[in-house]
Amino acid sequence: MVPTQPAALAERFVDGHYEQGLADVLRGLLYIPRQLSHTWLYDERGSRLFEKICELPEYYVTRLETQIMQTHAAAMAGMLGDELAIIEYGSGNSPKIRALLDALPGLRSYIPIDIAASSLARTTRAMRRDYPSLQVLPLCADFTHPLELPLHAPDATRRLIYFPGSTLGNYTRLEAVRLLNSMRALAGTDGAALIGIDLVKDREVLERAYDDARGVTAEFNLNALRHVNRRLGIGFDIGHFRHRALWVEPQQRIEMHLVSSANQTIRMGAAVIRLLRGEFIRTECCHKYTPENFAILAAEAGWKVRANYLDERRWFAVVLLGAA
Ligand code: AVI
Repeated sequence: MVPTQPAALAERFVDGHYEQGLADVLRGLLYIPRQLSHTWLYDERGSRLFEKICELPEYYVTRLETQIMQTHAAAMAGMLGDELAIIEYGSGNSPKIRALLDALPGLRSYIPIDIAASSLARTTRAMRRDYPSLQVLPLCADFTHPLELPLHAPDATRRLIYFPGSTLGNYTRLEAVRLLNSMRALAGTDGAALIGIDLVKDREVLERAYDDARGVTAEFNLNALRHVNRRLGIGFDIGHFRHRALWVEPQQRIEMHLVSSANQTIRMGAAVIRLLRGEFIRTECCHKYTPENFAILAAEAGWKVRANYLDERRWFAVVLLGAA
């Protein structure tokens, strides 16, 4: 299937992802409920909007996790020791990882992993500048696929996988177990992991965190359609969708939806998708855990909980895992 404008076509085919992207969007839209992979939320504009979300009063996630890291970094360092290489999933440069690095002055190496080369390069520059004695070894990769660490990554050192931000919650239970299992393999028998997870709490607090008063999250969600339009030459009419965030109790997750405000037809090459008024496309799932059910999930991937670090209201947790 080929997009219409030649100039845009050339641009799209250069990155080689056009056919794959189109197949991904079409497959998702043929499901009931219709869905769009959460990865479409993150083009450059989406990433900037997400940074804004992290500063919103309603979105407690980033603030609480930073606070937990700052409060408990010394205790974490005491459990871990600094004969350690830290491998961060999603490149860091945030106050969260810095709190840990500051508490581990003898730390050997830091390996930030990110699929976005530009933000990885930014992180690498900033970390090399601020931690001159630390070996910073960036790895540009998709952490949901098998990883090959940089050649000069020290072998003999214990490995700590750091996966903050409650990003694990954006994966299904099966995907989360698979991801934790691949971390377990990468960390090795004496390795450890620190995972940031968002905890189950009142529906109102959760729904507000994903549907803020300023409408930044709504714009972030709608931007997924703009991204698809731009990359794949599809004609989603943004004005015919509205953002919705819903707590789904049985699955213990927030779902972000784009609800169709009209009967509409979307053409994608030969395929024609008819959306009814009120029908929705699910764009993201954000699973919330209890410390108990997260321990079960981690155990299924070969991990054992060594410590839980929580804020006072028990809204967020940073969990230290060791090999089971
Ligand atoms: C990236 N991820 C952990 C965020 C979350 O809370 O699940 C994404 C997000 N979506 C809407 N607001 C934030």
